[in-house]
Amino acid sequence: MTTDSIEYGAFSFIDSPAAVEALSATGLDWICLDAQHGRWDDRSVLAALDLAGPAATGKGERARIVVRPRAADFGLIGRALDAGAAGVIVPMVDGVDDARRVVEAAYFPPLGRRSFGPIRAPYGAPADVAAANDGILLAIMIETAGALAAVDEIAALPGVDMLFVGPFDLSAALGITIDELLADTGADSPLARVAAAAAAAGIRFGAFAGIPERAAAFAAHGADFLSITSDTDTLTLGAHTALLRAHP
Ligand code: 3PY
Ligand code: MG
Repeated sequence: MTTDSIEYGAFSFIDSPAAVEALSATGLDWICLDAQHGRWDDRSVLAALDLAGPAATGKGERARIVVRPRAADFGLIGRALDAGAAGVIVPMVDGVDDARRVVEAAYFPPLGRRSFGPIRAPYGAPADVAAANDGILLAIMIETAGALAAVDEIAALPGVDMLFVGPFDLSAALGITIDELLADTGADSPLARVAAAAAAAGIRFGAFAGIPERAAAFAAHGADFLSITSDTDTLTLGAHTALLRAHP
């Protein structure tokens, strides 16, 4: 459900393909399988994409499934896309050279040098390099001082579709709190610089809001691709709500 042109999503930390399938039919626009901090690995990512990715045809409107690989690594980015992920959200990029290597890993020639291995083509993933290149959502995380310093150059790289702010790492790197990061609305504030870089390059600005309450603050800075919950939060909050409803 796209609301006011914002795409809302969830991070998935537990490696449950069935939980992703359930979440993917709730109206969320996207789900990120987190192989950096969550439990996802190659096998479980493939299993989740079987149930809820391009192979899961005929199931109606579904969230797009993207993957956060463990690192900004050539092989890991290619494997996530080979598995059928709609895109990758790449963590801990520390400058324009890192970002350039990420583009090379995510795209087939001529834009990059991803290796051709269409293992999912029979199940709905694009079979040729041009279609695959067209369909990829490549988000570079802005969560280090190096990435912030180079944010304009990163945004301008052909193939980069989105700057995705990781507020926990970014605020730690800048020596401030997340609340201070969000409250700083100055023209040269970190989030204003990310927003301006994305706008100048004509690409998207996304962020890990994490909780619904932080989404509006990011949206006020111009972000329109926001994680607002997680599989663990929906489980625990759902249980808390049920307990309260049973025994107010
Ligand atoms: C961050 O806030 O640093 C993140 O990577 C969110 O997962
Ligand atoms: Mg981070």
